[in-house]
Amino acid sequence: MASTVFFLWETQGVTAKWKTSLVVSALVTFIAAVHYFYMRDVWVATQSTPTVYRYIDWLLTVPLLMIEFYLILRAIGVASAGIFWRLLIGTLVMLIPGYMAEAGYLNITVGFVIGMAGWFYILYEIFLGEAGKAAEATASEAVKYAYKAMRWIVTVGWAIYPIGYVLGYMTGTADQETLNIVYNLADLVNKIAFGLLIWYAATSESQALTEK
Ligand SMILES: *C/C=C(C)/C=C/C=C(C)/C=C/C1=C(C)CCCC1(C)C
Repeated sequence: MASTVFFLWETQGVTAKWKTSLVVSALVTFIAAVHYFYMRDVWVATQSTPTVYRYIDWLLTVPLLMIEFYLILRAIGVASAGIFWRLLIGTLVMLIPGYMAEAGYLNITVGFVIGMAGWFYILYEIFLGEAGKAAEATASEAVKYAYKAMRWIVTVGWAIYPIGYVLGYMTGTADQETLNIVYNLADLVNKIAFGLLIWYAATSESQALTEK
């Protein structure tokens, strides 16, 4: 909630084309906060894992996080619609089988394998695909820096979820409580730190403009 207020407040200080990026960051943290309120209530009342709420949150926030890659590339004029669609498809392929497996509608291993394929597809696009190439070609140092840091979050920060899934469902080494704490901490980094990187690019780019 606090980061939502921060991102919205900061829209005042950036140029028009960067406002969308900051508003999307605020939406991500806002949607997460609302779902965390639900999840806390479920946990307090039943001591059981609120998997459904977690996935509803992810299905809304992960596509928005992917849109951020598209938006920062668009703000500097190097994005195509294909980038947007490929990242969106990767997200759905990653999350839907994951949910189906965690909720008991799909075999755990099958859900994992398809989900991993979706994640790798996203990584391919942002490192080696059109998005990665577009970011490499940009003249803006701030956008390059933010883009690179954002894709490391998608690599390292996101790896926490499949690791948690393996420990929780495949090897049985993590109990539900541990799994919840791990997912919570991962969300903190992957949503708020990610948003702060966008804020960094947006404010740096806007400042560069006013100085000119
Ligand atoms: C804000 C929430 C975020 C960034 C959630 C990200 C979730 C993932 C990266 C989930 C990944 C999974 C796989 C790669 C394999 C299948 C199981 C999942 C869904 C946990």
